[in-house]
Amino acid sequence: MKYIDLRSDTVTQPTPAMRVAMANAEVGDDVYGEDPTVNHLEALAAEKLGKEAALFVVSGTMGNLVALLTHCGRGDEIILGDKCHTFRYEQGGMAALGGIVPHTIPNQPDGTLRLADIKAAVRPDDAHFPHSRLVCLENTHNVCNGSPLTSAYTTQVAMLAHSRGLRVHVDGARIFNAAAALEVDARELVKDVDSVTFCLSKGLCAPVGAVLCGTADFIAEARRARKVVGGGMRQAGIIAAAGIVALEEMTSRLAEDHARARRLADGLAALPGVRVAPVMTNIVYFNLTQDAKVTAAEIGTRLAARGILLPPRGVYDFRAVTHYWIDDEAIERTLTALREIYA
Ligand code: TLP
Repeated sequence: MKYIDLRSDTVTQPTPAMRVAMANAEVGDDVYGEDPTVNHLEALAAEKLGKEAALFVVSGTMGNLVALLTHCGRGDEIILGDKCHTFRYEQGGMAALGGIVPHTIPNQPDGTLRLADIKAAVRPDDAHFPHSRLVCLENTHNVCNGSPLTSAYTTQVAMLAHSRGLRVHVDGARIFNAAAALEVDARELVKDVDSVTFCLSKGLCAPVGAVLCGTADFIAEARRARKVVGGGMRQAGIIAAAGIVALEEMTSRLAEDHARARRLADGLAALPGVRVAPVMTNIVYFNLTQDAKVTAAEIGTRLAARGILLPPRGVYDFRAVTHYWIDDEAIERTLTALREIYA
């Protein structure tokens, strides 16, 4: 059976063009800097994000960790949102491996951090406190309905942080979704920040990998941090080849995923007892109201029986994510199945 997998955009299989590119990739030992395909991917990524240099890493989690380890020393503090992936879903790697202190402030519903909250969180120079070193933003913001952060907002945060001697890192796992939604170049969204990680293996369909971008000096240090966490890969051109296809062919089609996410949301909103959050990119959060006639668990099980993977994420809550392998028919089949379950 061909599954309709709405659990995440991380489930995306590589495209046929990626499989060909991987089979034919020219490779070398990347720890020696000798893998031409990795070097090509890093140059291309730096160019697309408007940064001097880039570093191919295994995952978004590793890209963020390496960035944090490079920006901060032990006992330094990072200001970040309480709903951001780096705080919630990366096992506290910054603290566990880097001795870095997370200082959380509330994420607003649109994924932003209030400038006043950032200002108040910066520590004064006082021996009681850690040094504040970094502000982290997430774009798009996964848990905050996949909302894109604008270039104007990011610039304001960067100006504030830089005026206090802090740097800014963006977890841009889905930065190209943000660029598509805002109809701007991804470069524009990160032009004033010091570093950005973006993922190749989500909506861009590559099987593995993320890229960290920043200044040449920063990336040289980050290369050391990647090595110490075991991320020095050897003939990594095999997977970098798919990343090149991801950057060249997959970024310009993401608006299609956003349109399908909206279509799914419209269909869901028409079901009784379903509340749908605003949809800005490829992520659709919805939940059952307490008077709904079916439980979330039942919906998950009955959808799975029809080949649709959309397990609930709590007693009432769901997250559906559209991507390259979810076409119009998959959206229609999902809505038809839900209508049947409701009937
Ligand atoms: N997100 C995954 C899960 O970990 C929740 C998903 O299914 O959405 N930053 C953001 C904003 C992310 O959403 C993710 C993955 C990561 C970083 C980590 O990327 P990977 O999985 O490559 O380590």
